[in-house]
Amino acid sequence: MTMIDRRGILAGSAALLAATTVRAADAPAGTLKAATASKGRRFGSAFAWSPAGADAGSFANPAYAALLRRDCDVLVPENQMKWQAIRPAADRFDFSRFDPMVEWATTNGFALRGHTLFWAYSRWFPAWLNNHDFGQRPAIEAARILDQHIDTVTKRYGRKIDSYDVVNEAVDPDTGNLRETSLSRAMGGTANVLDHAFRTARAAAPHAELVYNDYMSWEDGNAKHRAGVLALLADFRRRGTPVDALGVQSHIGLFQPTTDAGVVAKRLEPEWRAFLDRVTAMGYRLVITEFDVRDKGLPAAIGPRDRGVADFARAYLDIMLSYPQLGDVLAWGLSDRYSWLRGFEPRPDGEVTRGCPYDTDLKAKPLLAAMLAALAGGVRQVGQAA
Ligand code: 9MR
Repeated sequence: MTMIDRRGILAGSAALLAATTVRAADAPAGTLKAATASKGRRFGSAFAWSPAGADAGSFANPAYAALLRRDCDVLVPENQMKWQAIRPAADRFDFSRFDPMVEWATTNGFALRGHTLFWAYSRWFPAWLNNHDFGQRPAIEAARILDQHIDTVTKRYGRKIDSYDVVNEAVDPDTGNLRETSLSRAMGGTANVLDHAFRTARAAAPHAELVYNDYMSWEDGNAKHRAGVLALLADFRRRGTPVDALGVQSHIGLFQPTTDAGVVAKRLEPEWRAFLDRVTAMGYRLVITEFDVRDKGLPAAIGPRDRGVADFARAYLDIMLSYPQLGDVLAWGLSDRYSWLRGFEPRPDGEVTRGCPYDTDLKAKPLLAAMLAALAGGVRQVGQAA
């Protein structure tokens, strides 16, 4: 079934949902999912698990759930499908948080992306995997652990998850080389691990789009990271590794003081297009998997800050959406209230970061209007077989 066919089927349930959905106060006309659908794409967001009614970016928080319903076709778990969450030990899985997320998403008519089957970075491995004793035949034991993980997750959710970040962040941004991990040491190199992950995923979930996801971005300082990702993508093609798309995380940002985001964007555009041209020339589709905007370089005052975030995002999304190979567009959360940026990328002046389309009161911001305009104005996605 093509993405467009699936959307047709989803549209019926989405229309039903819309009737019961509370419209976000003072939001500009139109929803992100409607703007995105007008060009044959799906819009989505990360979401979380929490106890019922908790103040969290969770399906179990009615105010946040209303935003998800309003704007999203597709959801992705921010943390609850990671090894750290679902694989507490080599011989044990724990789906107690992710299961209810999948249940809620599917009963409410959302599609799901899976993030991530393998985060290729020891920093985010569960401790047991960093310290695992791979025994006498390490390559076999490592492959067994990886296969068991991918098989267990993909078979448990079947067609409920139609796109996976099979591998996340395998390239070291400082060198462009592949990161080493306990699994790569056991299996004779990172390339073996990554190929193995994609081949296992294709066999276990032949219906799903398989994505290599990374944060090489368009700002200054990312040249080595982009080159490393291009080399990896070329190697995948050379070896026949089944990878369908590059997940462009899109945690874009203005880091140096500026009052004119448009000028910065214009300067960054040519190299970024050159990168995307090379990716798509290799036959990869593109997915925006984790969009948000880091606003450190912008003034604290909310007016100019929100304007800068919106302008920078508009320029970036216009470029991305000019590629017919671009499929899903997902934000890494819809509200500044629950964004990872608050904790991971705090502003030096202590002001709350404003990188999401809705603010800490879940009110629409200029970024939402910029996203709506860019999404509705993009070129139509080319059909894809999935
Ligand atoms: O937003 C996520 C944060 O809550 C987690 O603590 C962190 C570590 O698991 O991961 C964050 O999400 C990352 C994603 O999984 C991969 N790309 C970068 C995201 C932001 O750091």
